Amino acid sequence: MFFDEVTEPIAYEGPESDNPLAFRWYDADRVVGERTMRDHLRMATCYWHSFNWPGDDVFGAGTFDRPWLDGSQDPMTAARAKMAAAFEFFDKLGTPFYSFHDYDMAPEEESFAKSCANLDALADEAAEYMEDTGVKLLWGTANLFSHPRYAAGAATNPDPEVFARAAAQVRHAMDVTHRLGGANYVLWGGREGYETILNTDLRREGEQLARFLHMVAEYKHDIGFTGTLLLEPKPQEPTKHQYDHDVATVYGFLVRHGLEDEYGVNIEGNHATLAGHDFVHEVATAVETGIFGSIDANTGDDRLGWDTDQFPKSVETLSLVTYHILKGGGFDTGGFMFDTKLRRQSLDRTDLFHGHVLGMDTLAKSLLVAQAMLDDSALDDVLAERYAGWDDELGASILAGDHGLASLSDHVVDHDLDPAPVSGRQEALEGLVNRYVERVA
Ligand code: XUL
Ligand code: CO
Repeated sequence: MFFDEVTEPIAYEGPESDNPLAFRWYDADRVVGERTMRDHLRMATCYWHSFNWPGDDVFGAGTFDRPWLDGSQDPMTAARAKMAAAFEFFDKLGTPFYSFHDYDMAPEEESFAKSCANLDALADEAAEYMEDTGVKLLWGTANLFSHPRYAAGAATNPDPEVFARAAAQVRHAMDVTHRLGGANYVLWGGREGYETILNTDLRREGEQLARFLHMVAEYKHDIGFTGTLLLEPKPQEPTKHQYDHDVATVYGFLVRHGLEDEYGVNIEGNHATLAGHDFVHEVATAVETGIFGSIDANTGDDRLGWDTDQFPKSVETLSLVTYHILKGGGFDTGGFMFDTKLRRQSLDRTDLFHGHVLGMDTLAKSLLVAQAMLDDSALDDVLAERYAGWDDELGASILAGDHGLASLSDHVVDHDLDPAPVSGRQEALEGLVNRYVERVA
């Protein structure tokens, strides 16, 4: 046992509870609309920040109490201890899913074949833990950004041998994800971008990335993997210009290369704000373009311009995000995955519970707010009224293609058109959303 301070699974105690290790809003079996909270939110814990990261940063060493990371152990023994800790945590916390990168779970060796053997052995053990605990895999992925070979990119590397190495690694990570019944497979192109245009051929790198993504989609069908392939946008960090900048950029790339039916997006809150967008903008754009897939639930800091990956804590922000997800029909294979890090001073193992309880309660309360807004169709009514003209004769005939500039010009002159501006009522709508947040129960 690694989490001795938490002797029982975290339980729902209701909003009045002052127990920091209880849920005040996440009541897994509560039915909201047509699904239980568990099935709506499909929450997942990540392996990397929670179990691999020792709490180091660019200025200092690890601060966390994580005995399974003790470097004096044999790497496979350490990996097994880490897995035991991870599944003990998932089970006590009650997130129904988890996610991992290949080399979070298994130590990477110099030889690729040995790295694969390590991962195969550990994945077999993960399958047993999954069977015993009922925890499922939301998504798997390959780490194509940590090893120095990927410094200049994986698929977008100037060296085709690096492309080949990345392809081999993704193939194996997909095999393992498939074997473990993963609901999705994610590609985050952390090094698929560039530092300086002086050494970069944008056209070639774009073509390489497209070829890579076609190969991944073909392989998915070859092995009969039925999960969803997801790209995770991020504008920068670690590269200066990352190609998958935001949802709209990814959508344009997919359409340009005939890949839009094969891929969706995994939208991360902190990546959205790094791209200069509201989180909800990215979700709404993905729903609108039909590529919404999954969420990396986290938040940045208002004043820091990097990926701080903090636990989500704003019900206001997440209510709008969840509202747009519900409006789009809710999650299909995706879910809310906590791609979240504790602050470096949150040293104790129990802090991992505090972070996740904060995030899970924030999402649960947001779900209730979102469902209430949806049930009352308060925001939808505003939209219907605002755009009503487009359903009337003039709007409908413009959209039907019945007009050109000349005929519209005649229409303006004939009717002496002088349309009056109408209030957008932003503050009234912000107050409306606040009332839903205040009244949720
Ligand atoms: C990095 C990031 C990754 C991806 C998976 O910013 O979000 O953890 O989610 O590679
Ligand atoms: Co992420």
